[in-house]
Amino acid sequence: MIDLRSDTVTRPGPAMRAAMAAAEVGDDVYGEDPTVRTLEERTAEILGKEAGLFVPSGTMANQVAIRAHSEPGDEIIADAHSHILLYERAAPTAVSGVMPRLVQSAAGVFDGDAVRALVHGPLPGMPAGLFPPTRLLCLENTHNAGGGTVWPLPTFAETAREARRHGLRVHCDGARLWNAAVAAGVPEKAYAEHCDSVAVCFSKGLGAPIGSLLAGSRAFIDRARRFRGMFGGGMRQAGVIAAAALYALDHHRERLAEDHAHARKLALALADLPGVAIDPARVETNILYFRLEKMAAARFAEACEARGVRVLPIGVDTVRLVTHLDVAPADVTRAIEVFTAILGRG
Ligand code: TLP
Repeated sequence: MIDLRSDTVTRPGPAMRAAMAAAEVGDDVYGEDPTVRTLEERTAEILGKEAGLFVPSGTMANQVAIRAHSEPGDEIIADAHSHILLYERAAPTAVSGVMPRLVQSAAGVFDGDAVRALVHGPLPGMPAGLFPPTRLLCLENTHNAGGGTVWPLPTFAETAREARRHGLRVHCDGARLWNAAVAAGVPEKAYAEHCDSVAVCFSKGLGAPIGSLLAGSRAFIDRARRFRGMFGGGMRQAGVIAAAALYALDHHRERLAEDHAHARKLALALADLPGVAIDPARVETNILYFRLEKMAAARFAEACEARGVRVLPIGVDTVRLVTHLDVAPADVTRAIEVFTAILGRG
């Protein structure tokens, strides 16, 4: 089966499993797991932050960050199609008691004006304290629902700067910041330096089985640790999985460019097929979405599955493909053959 549903589907290979088996471990809730500590220090250093906190999932990294940056009754600003608002089960409201205010953006990227438009200014004649405090801006890079979009670094910096000018903190959902850095040709910290906190995932493009990390200042991470515990995310001998993440950092970052090339190849082939709406120029990293004009996405997915290819029908007529570590060049060729067989030639 060629699984193009997500980059979360990768399985650890023999070398990663060997690293996991050899990991030195301890009880991480006591701060005694040396492999977790190494991972937290190394990742924080890559991101140019003082400290890091290992958590089980990207969702927990984002939600711990939101909780640690805010108090119930605060507002946060996020893109309407951000993972935080679309796929995290209403956690900002249910868990942290914050009210999201939505930016309607193009593919997840927006500028400082969009932030300014949502920040409440003092209004003469209106009672003081009428509005809830707007506390946090959440940015997502790469932007999943936008199509794996990479924020241009100057736009990212300007948007974050504008938020900070209004006293907001800035959090980046960098589940795929690794992909953004490779595609933009800049180090991850070039983005991270504009943020108070950054969440990164090891379990997506980097190919580790489990694990994400929240990075920020020492004081912020100390506070975040409390909420990780509250959310049930304190892990014990987590070095076994931290070792996989360390292996992934060492071996799977540079190769992300291959996944991006595979996604581009798929996009170009799909653009030539009848009844497919896709702009290959907008495929910047390892995620691509296309619209089917003559077939329901679910029916297309079934037809692909029957021919050994898994795709994600993400809307009535929209399909998502994601390339990753376990997709070889021959798999890309095979997937294109399958799509062509189902949709016919243009
Ligand atoms: N995204 C998953 C699904 O939930 C959609 C996927 O297959 O892409 N931030 C971003 C930008 C993400 O894409 C995801 C996962 C997360 C956070 C959450 O990570 P996990 O699944 O580890 O909680």
